[in-house]
Amino acid sequence: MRLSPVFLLSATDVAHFPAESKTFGAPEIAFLGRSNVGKSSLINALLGSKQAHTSSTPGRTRAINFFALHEGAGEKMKQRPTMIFADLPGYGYAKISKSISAEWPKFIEPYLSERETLALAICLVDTNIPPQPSDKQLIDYFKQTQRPYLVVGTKGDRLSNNVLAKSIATLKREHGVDEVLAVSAKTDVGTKALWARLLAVTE
Ligand SMILES: Nc1nc2c(ncn2[C@@H]2O[C@H](COP(=O)(O)OP(=O)(O)OP(=O)(O)O)[C@@H](O)[C@H]2O)c(=O)[nH]1
Ligand SMILES: [Mg+2]
Repeated sequence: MRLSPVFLLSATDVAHFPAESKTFGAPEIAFLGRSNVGKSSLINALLGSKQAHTSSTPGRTRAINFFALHEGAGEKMKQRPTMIFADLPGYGYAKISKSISAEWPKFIEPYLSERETLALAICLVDTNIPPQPSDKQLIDYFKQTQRPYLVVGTKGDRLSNNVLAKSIATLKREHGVDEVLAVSAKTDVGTKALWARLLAVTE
């Protein structure tokens, strides 16, 4: 699947979120997770190009960056995008606070609760570390709000198949979910399966 991405804007306030007049109400996919989990890298892997800024320094993304994804180019880019990607700032890296809400920018909660076009939240969890309380908090939030979400396990390339399978099983059990889709932005493992899930919500 190749969609042409167009960077829309970088929002640090509810008032800046792209209006429906700009997105034609296209379904939006949000990428959420702790700082450094690999949100921006996964977006780039899915798009096959370097759209989102990545960094080895946690906390690189400080705003919600919106990208419109179009089939085709030229005039077609002025029409309704197939979907929108929203790259969100990470939470929970600093040891200052254990609560997501205390350290997460104030515009994230309104985004998650009010964004009508949000079709699917991708909750990224790192397969290289044990299940994190802050991730559980976010996943619990989605269970409560009944917003559609999918848990994706990142950086699978760093683990052997055996260890990865064990990590996925632990993440599923601890987060109380039926599925954790293993991906790697480095090797592209899992990105095809993820695309299928993204396209399914936009049909
Ligand atoms: N080995 C490996 N490294 C990865 C993978 N995905 C991301 N990384 C590395 O992890 C670091 C963080 O990646 P980002 O994509 O910037 O993480 P982020 O979640 O967007 O981080 P913030 O914007 O700070 O919240 C970078 O050094 C990436 O190269 C992966 O699939 N495999
Ligand atoms: Mg980022």
